[in-house]
Amino acid sequence: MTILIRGGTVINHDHSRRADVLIEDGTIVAVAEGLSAPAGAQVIDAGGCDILPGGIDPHTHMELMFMGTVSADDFEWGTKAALCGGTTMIVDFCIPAPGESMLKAYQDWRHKSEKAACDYSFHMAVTSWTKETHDDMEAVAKTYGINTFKHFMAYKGALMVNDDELFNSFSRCAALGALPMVHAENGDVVFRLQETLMGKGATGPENHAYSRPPEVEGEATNRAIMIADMAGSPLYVVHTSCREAHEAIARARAAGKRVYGEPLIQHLVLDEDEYRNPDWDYAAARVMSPPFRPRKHQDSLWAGLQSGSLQVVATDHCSFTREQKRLGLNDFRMIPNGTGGVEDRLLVLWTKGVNTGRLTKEEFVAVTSANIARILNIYPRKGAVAVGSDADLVIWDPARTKTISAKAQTSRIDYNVFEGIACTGAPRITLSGGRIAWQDGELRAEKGDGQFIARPPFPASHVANSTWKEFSAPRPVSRSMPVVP
Ligand code: DUC
Ligand code: ZN
Ligand code: ZN
Ligand code: ZN
Repeated sequence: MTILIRGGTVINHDHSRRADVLIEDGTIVAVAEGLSAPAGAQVIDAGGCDILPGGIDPHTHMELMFMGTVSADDFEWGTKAALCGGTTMIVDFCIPAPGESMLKAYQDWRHKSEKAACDYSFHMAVTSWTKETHDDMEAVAKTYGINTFKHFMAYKGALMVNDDELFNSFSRCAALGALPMVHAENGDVVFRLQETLMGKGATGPENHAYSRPPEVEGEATNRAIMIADMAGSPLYVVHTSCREAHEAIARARAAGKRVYGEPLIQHLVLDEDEYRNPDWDYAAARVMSPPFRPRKHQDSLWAGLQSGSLQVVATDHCSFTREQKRLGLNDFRMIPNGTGGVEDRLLVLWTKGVNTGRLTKEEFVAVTSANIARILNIYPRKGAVAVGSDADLVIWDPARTKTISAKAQTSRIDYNVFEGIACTGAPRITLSGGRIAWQDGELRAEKGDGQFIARPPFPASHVANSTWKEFSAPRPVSRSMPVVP
């Protein structure tokens, strides 16, 4: 199948130019001005539009068994929602249940994801440290095509790992050429604050935020950075939500450490006041970890994206219906943590970022696609409008308007945390694997159209991180010993 996209402006992370794009059998084969259409090609007029590499969401949880229920968007509907919003690839997390092997988790996720309508890849969670974990990580990195390992520093008694486990696992990542990731919140302190609040009869959803203040995230982020440095590994901090965490990352980068930070679109535009809404369902719908923050933190996150101290924007898409959220009606600790966003990320970021002048179009492409592909080792197959890249593209109309509304969404949940945000700038067409997946409100991609994208380990130079190296190769000291009578 051959498609020629004519008359648009190609936006890459490093440059933009007027160019036509020729696609053959799922791959971009030419990017140049004035291309002529081969016989039989479908021609798409992209006049007035930008041509962007498809969005990559590096952080989703489709059909995740979590907090006593299962997240409502499965791989079929979560990826269809993604395509409607211009995202052509997601990266989800394989999370082994307690005592379960990584191999089993991988097989379960491969099975669940057969329904995916767009391309997808996985991270693997390390939820305990045993000899089996140590051994399995090699197969995960080298055979399964998963070069990223996620660690939860929160969810005490469930997924949380301690510093010993972090150090072991980060060291193993360094040896394998893998990138460790952290959910950085101090789970012990969160647990204590939750107990204290509940003890005072504070059961409402706003207490979710009060039990997870920015300090618990700042402390854990800083700790993970220091542990990664001592283990000689780089580090990727998921859902960086506050100034304290951003500052720890910026400080580390200024000291030469390879540390990456991932704000979510939710934290960039929604604030803690959402939890004080008198409607319980409204507030509970917004419960996620880390929680939405007081407004001043948003300025810090935007500044990080602008300056490059934060590199990517994700969603942590983990959707639960109103009914599911009611599991925590009498106890905020039982409200399933998670919000949606995979369908809305690009539109909201364009409106609040590009249209306000905070981000250039090229920076938008960097943080929604190219930087993610580079950090996850799939660039330039993904993340670029370039010859040889997969034809995952968005024909983006910067003048198209859309007001976000749950009524019109593809996601299976019955609300939207961005409800009512009026966006200017939206997809006209999403192409996935060289086919039109979505056009002008009509979803064409089907269940199962997506493919698993393996991500090999990184070259050794990527993990040569450490200021600790000078300590890890001890130099012998010649010393005269005191004579003890
Ligand atoms: N945070 C959420 O809000 N949901 C899923 C997991 C997480 O860390
Ligand atoms: Zn199967
Ligand atoms: Zn998390
Ligand atoms: Zn997550």
